[in-house]
Amino acid sequence: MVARENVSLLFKLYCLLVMTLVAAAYTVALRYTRTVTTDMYFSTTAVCVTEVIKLLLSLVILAKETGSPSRLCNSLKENVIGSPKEMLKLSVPSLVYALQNNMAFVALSNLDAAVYQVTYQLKIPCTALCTVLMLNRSLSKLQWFSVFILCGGVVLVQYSPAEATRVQVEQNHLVGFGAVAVAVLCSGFAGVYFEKVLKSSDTSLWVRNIQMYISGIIVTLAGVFLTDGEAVIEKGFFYGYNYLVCFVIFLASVGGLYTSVVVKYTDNIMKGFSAAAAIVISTVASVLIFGLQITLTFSVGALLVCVSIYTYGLPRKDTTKIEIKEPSNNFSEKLISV
Ligand code: NCC
Repeated sequence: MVARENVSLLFKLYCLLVMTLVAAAYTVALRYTRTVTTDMYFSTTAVCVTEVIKLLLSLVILAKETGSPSRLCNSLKENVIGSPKEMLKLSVPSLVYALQNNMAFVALSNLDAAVYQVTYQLKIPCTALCTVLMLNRSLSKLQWFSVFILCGGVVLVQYSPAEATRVQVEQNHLVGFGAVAVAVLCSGFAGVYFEKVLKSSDTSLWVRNIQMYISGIIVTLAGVFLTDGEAVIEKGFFYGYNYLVCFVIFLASVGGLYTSVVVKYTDNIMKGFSAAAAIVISTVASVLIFGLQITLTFSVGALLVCVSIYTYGLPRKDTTKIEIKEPSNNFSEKLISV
């Protein structure tokens, strides 16, 4: 029993670490592909191809889970063709994620990767707010405090005073920050919506993913033609694709699937906390293995991350005053439960 729990904990840690490392590599590689001046690929097609790859990979995993091709077909008949209502439900996060994934390209075409990563951390409080409002959970004052401390900690950990990279492409910072703001809202809402659908039934994660990626392909394909239609017809769908662009799409696909596994076994707020811990751990590992120099900013940020993880996990009755009262519909009481 204990051995089984250890294996499951190790599996969760493994998924979190892979998710975080993939996310870091993805942001840097994506930024790099958007700073070259020649043969720029269409970012809308990259988002669409990512949905196709995630769908194919999820089908392979579901085939393994069901055990035989005929059971796979039955499951697809039941859950895809025979469940229009469920398909419609999953089209909501797929639409929002499609917007978010496109916004990441807009933001990283206009902002430095480090600036993007730092500002994108606003998704942590946004996710906490969505969790409270949509999943009817409440956070204590201390937990809210921890969420903001975590946000500050991650900003410091990722903040690098190094000079911004010089690029030859036109950049508009206002557009970049606007895209980050939209991505932050989308990440919080879509993540919590998906979690709600996933955890409110016994339907397999891979079935849910397949339902979401099918509408994802339709939505992102519409995005290709609405945004870049004429140019894509003239130059071709895969115009400007090279090994690095394919690598970015590969990372986006793998990262998306790992994200879904992490949300299944933990939740969206924990995803933020754990990713922060993984960033700190991987940097400390780099110090030990490669002799990387740690800055004061990093040390303060890492300390804040550790403190926030500890305070977020403190039992509520140790830290709060309990008051027994009738359940309330009051908005502010729902946000903070003391
Ligand atoms: O922003 P974030 O995730 O919340 O975005 C979630 C990403 O996962 C995909 N997804 C989600 C659920 C699901 N069932 N299947 C999925 O494929 C969504 O399509 C969306 O792309 C994070 O918490 O910081 C994280 O950040 C992203 C990415 O770095 C940012 O969005 C940057 O633009 C990471 N994605 C990748 O590394 C590819 C994600 O792992 C973690």
